[in-house]
Amino acid sequence: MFKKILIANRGEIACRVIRACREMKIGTVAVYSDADKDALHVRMADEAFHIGPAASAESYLRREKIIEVAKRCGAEAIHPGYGFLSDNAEFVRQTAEAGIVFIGPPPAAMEAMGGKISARKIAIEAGVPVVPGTTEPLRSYDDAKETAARFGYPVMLKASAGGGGKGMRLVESESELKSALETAQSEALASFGDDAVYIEKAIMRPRHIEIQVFSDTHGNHVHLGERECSIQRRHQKVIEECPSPINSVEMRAEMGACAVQVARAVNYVGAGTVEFLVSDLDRSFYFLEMNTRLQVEHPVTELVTGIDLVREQINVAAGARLSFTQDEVRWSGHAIECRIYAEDPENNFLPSPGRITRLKIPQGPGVRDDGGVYQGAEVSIYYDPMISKFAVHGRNRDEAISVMQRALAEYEIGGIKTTLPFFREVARDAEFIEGRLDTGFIPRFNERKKRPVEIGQDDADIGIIAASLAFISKPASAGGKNGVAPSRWVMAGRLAQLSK
Ligand code: MV4
Repeated sequence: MFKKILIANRGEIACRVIRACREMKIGTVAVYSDADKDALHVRMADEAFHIGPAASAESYLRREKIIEVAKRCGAEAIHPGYGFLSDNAEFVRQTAEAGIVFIGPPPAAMEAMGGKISARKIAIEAGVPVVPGTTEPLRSYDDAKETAARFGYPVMLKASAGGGGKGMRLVESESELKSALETAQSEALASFGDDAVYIEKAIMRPRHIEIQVFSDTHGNHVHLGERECSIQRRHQKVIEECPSPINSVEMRAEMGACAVQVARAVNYVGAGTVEFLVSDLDRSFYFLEMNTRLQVEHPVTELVTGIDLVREQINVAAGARLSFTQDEVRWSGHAIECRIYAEDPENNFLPSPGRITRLKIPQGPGVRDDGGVYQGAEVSIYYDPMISKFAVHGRNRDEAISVMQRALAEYEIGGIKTTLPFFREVARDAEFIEGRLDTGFIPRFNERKKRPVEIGQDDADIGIIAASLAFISKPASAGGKNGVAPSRWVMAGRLAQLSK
């Protein structure tokens, strides 16, 4: 086993990896930019090295510099986390040349799944259903017109090099096709330096359901079940769950087998995720793409399977066999994760950097918080504003939601705006509670919020509301026991009761 690992990342995921290393008695090396000299991951690691200015291109993305630090401090392996260098095949090759183990898949598997067209071809070859569409880039407008007519509108134009919705266009009729194709191609060229665009039939109101896969260097490939990630904002996941409210044991086995086929087809190693679009109508599923890294939402899978994915990644990278077989994987209960961002939900989710003046993380049964900040820490403008991942676990979805409601009311973050108030509302939203989580959830949720609250016509109702408001907003001396002010979580609890 490795004696020392360098973590080429920051924030909550760097802290998450450091925790796994500590449990495995492996030394940890952090790297940091000017903006992160007081960051939590730097405080947690055994050693820390400065690698450059705040801008990621000059720090967390500097491949040679990071490898040089690893060599200098004697780290035998590098964990890339997610984002930054985690999908960079060139970096993987460079680490190998330097005699350092990259904790992740081989570069060839990364490249095979890097392009959507290439990934679709591999999935088809492996006998896995893909969204009906082409497996070659569109050659011309005429080509696009013919192809779209063949599959039938509405269609999606997608950039082969794209991801996360970039270079993606919904086209509802032929009259929109020409300009949509031009925009998609130029957007793809500008964003990825590759203007290859292909067509897929549009699946209406799909769900995004993904399968966690794991492979070792001995040819073993297993799946750890699904995650439901349909609640997204601007193609960013916001809430993730395991299991999906719509999946059955049979569907998990079917999707899992398909995901394993894809992993096997590219000789995958380590943690990976195979994404599917699932039609809400007939629950048919289609391969979308494969993410060749540990993902942000991995904790919900860990909570339900009890398997530590980071520990497993490190074991597999060191050449060990998977510590479990497919038959040994058991799914227990239900987990839900909320991504807490330093963003203002009242102001179109505008980033809200600044100092965290107060931080109280919920505790008690069924709660897990993967944080990257501390009280007094500064949230900078340079990086992704996700500051913590808050996850709950219960015996079933209803219990998980009740833990979520209780714990979100306990959670306090002061000094900056966060998405906590948004999650408190979602946790009490009827559609969320029913599990109606197709891609239209957020737009419908926003519409529901815009409508004025209908208070009862009855005078009695208004009286109760008025009395309650007066009660909860009483000054400190009157509200609490023995003349002591009720704490903020008591107040939050009362507010929550009122909004039931
Ligand atoms: C689609 C689609 C409908 N039909 N592809 C792909 C990347 C992801 N971020 C959005 N993607 C979609 N691809 C076809 N053929 C609809 C979406 C989509 C979506 C998918 C899952 C969850 C949320 C979504 C929000 C908008 C669009």
